[in-house]
Amino acid sequence: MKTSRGKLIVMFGFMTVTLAAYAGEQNSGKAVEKAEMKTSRSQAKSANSTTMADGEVEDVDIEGKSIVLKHGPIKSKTIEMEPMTMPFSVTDAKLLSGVKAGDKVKFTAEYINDEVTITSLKVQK
Ligand SMILES: [Cu+2]
Repeated sequence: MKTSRGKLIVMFGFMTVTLAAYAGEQNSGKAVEKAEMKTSRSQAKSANSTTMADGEVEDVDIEGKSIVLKHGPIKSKTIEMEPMTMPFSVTDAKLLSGVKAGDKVKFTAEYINDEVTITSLKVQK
């Protein structure tokens, strides 16, 4: 009785160790997966910062910090949009200084405070 109980404990102990090792393997696998996700996300982020959408200025309201653009496809961290004409907010009115209707622009936009907001804008010469 005493012996078989001891065996059981040993067996159970062994199983626990095996399970722990297995769980450890699973976790390290997940950690690798997470690390890879992080890498691809940061790559996507750096791609976003250089990929600008095309637009043509329809209207500018510097005081209202808004601009109406006929824009091409937008793909950023928070926005994915088909081409259309629509108003945008801007993070800073300075982005609109010297910008006028008819200008061709390149811009980046993100969804900020429930508004599609232009975060950078360059007039194309
Ligand atoms: Cu749009």
